[in-house]
Amino acid sequence: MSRIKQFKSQTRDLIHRGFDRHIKLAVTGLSGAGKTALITGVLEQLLYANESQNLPYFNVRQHQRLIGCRLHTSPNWDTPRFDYEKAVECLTSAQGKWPASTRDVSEIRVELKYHPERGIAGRVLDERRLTVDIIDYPGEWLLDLPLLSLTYRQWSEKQRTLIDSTPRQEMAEVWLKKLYELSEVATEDNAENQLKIVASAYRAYLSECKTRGLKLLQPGRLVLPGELEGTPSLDFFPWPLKQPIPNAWQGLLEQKFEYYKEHVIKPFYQNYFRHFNRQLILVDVLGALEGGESHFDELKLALTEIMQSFNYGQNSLLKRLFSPQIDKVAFVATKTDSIIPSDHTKLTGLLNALTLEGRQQLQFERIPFELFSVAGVSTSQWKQLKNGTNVLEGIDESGALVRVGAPHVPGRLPAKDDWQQGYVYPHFLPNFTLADSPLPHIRLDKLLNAVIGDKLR
Ligand SMILES: Nc1nc2c(ncn2[C@@H]2O[C@H](COP(=O)(O)OP(=O)(O)O)[C@@H](O)[C@H]2O)c(=O)[nH]1
Ligand SMILES: [Mg+2]
Repeated sequence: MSRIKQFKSQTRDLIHRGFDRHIKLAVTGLSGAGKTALITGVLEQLLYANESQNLPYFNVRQHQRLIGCRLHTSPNWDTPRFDYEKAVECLTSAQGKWPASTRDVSEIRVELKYHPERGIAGRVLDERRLTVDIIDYPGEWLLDLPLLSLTYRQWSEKQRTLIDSTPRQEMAEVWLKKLYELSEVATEDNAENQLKIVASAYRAYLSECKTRGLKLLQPGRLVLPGELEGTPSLDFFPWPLKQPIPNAWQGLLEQKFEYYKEHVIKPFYQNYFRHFNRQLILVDVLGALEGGESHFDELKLALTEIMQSFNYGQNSLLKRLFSPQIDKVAFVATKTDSIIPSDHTKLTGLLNALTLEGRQQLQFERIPFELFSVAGVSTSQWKQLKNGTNVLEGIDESGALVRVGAPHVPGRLPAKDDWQQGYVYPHFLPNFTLADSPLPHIRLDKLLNAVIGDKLR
């Protein structure tokens, strides 16, 4: 290569690199919110973008500036890779199943090549690159943030109030009985072992809570331990009884609580959260409606708690400890394919109401946010019959094609009486083959445009 050519090519590389961008797009939500399905859907849409006719609101594609997308190896070898291929394999298998739910953090890197919009850069260069790291992590982990500002004693007091209320009281009975019995015979020698036994009863209680649809569960890693499963770091519990903690236990419990804060909660914020640029918070609003009033209220509480992690004004603990840099948040109601299109705005309205309290903080910090109703993978066909009736068609558990009438979506937060009738939504199964890629979705193009579109100009 001639000198001058070499120089030109080096300059070009430099300019390229200058314009190359990188974004960490984090996806969270409580277990079952639809993270795995949504990330799979997003990757499908990106990887097949140029073959898709179904991305009208993804500007870079719509304006024919997208050159291509591909999966890329992640430089972060500590974190498991998000198993996109496995998810697609499940969705397109003969017996059509949903991929397994998120239990830990995972990550995947996708690279987009595109032509910039006109402008100075447009004249100098013909292509640029955007690298997007998509990170999937359990929303349950964010429920731990408030623990950072509490002592063991303060945390225990908070838990006591919670446990004193229905329906937790009744579920906590077995654990409390064990706690009481063993605390009566506590000695230094058997403390470690006793704590392990009581902690395991406490975990059983939390998991019972989870099964019954309760969401506000702490510590989060006792519910979804990730890589900490089986380690002694999780052998602790709050002290909810009126009588003092046995001497033999007190020090250990306090130490374990502090250890958890230092070595579990903080590293998550330090190693992951701190680096996120954009955050999607997925919410299964329809599932909560189906669950009934207590589920719905619990979801609202948990969301408000989760959103504390995005309250990082100048003086907040979060800001001081980790200097997070999320500059955009999207709240996303998932599984929108379970209702008819004319009800989608109602769903967004419910999401709005559910997240209102927590969001006030975001407004205060001026972190822009938007609300969406989407389906990561759409499993239904909406039809309007000749007589004007709206129906949804999809595959049921037995594999048969079924047709259901338009499910009822309330136009506002249900009041006491509204809960009497109950809410039911179809649970269709995926029914695709590999030839169906990109798998159908609802509104992922709008979502993508909102969260990465500004980096693709
Ligand atoms: N109809 C429909 N169901 C969905 C969709 N996304 C998730 N689901 C259902 O919700 C369940 C949990 O979803 P998943 O993505 O595993 O949630 P995660 O725990 O947040 O990762 C799935 O097994 C499906 O039954 C969707 O887009 N449409
Ligand atoms: Mg998942």
